[in-house]
Amino acid sequence: MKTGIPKLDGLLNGGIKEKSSVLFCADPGVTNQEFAQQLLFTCLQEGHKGLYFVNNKSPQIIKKVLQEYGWHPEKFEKTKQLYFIDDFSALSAQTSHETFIVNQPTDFNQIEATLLSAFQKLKNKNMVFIFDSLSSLIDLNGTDKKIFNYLKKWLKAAQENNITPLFLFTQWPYGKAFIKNIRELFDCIVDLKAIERKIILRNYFTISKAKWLKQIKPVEIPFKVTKPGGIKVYIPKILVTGPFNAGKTSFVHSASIKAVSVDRFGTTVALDHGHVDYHGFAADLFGTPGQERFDPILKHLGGESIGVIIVVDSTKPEDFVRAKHMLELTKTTGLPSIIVANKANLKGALKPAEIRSKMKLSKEIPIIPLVAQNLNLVKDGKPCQLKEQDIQKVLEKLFKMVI
Ligand SMILES: Nc1nc2c(ncn2[C@@H]2O[C@H](COP(=O)(O)OP(=O)(O)OP(=O)(O)O)[C@@H](O)[C@H]2O)c(=O)[nH]1
Ligand SMILES: [Mg+2]
Repeated sequence: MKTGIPKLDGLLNGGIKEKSSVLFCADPGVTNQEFAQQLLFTCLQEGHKGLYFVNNKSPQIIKKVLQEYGWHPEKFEKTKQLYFIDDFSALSAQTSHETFIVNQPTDFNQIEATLLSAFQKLKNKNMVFIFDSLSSLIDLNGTDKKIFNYLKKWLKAAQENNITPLFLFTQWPYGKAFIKNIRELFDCIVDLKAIERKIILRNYFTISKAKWLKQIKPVEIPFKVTKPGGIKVYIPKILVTGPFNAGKTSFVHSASIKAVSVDRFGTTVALDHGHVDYHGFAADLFGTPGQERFDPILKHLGGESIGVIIVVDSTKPEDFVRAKHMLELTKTTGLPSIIVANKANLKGALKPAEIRSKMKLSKEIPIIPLVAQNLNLVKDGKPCQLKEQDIQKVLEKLFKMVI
């Protein structure tokens, strides 16, 4: 079952195997809710059913949050695909309008009875069940061993009813053995962690277990939660540099959903910034000026980049040396890089092989020719729209190299 996060699906060999139990296991301070929610809505869109258990806020709040992400719970409630189990409202004596309500939210037997009756009533091929959250259940009831017996029963019941259960769990300091025992109950674990330097710098996910895979790639994928949109693999900084007038500003604007440039008289005098949202990836592009008089700021623009796009004008081999020099000035030599050979359809444009030999580039650095979307719309001194398919090729390649 697709998670709706293409990179995660790739690592899981297509998605979550039906009926497998999944633990989204977050470090304190890192979100896990959106991972399960994105999977749920991806499945709903494919026509499956979903059941959402919540014990730490009212279903109304969850629905509001889901709407902010651009997922529309009301639509799927109308088509009788999505149901909630309210294990919260009774705690504060609120009335609930959900189909399934637990009257004594802290009572395991009541939770179990409601779960099993919902499973029975809704059982359906490939139904997704979200348990939000296991840590709240533990916080309310303590780390008593009895929880394991209940969890085992619930997971088994899900499997018997063709349901894929996703449990949300935040690893508070419950004790090493307790956490280990929780983790052992599940077929698949996606860990959501943070790189911390006093404050959280970056979040990433990694797969620690997936019973249906022979081998698990030990990779850590940075992510960001965007509204609307949900989980995106996140690349915080890609530098777009290259000689004067090569087409950097054109590239940043053509690749981004939102972009701004500080330009004067048709040339960049400070920087371009663009936000890319493509195929489950979010990235921020920073474009440099090309004119030599701005070289003093290049090293500031290059700092903390994790990938580089070098834009060259294919008709101007005399500028290729300058392109390489700019890598040194931005202190980005050695980072994953791609050469964009722009203006490839103009007279005198060199082919990628010629550019490679003139620039003396190693084979690992891809060179991708690019052209304007529509030559008739190209105006002197104005950035232009570049061809979408070519831009996508560049982004796909670079994202792969960076991740
Ligand atoms: N014909 C053609 N013109 C292009 C293409 N790409 C960019 N241009 C033109 O080249 C000029 C420079 O484009 P920009 O995107 O501003 O280049 P830049 O690298 O940001 O320039 P600086 O910031 O001044 O260094 C503009 O007039 C664009 O319209 C292309 O593929 N074909
Ligand atoms: Mg520019």
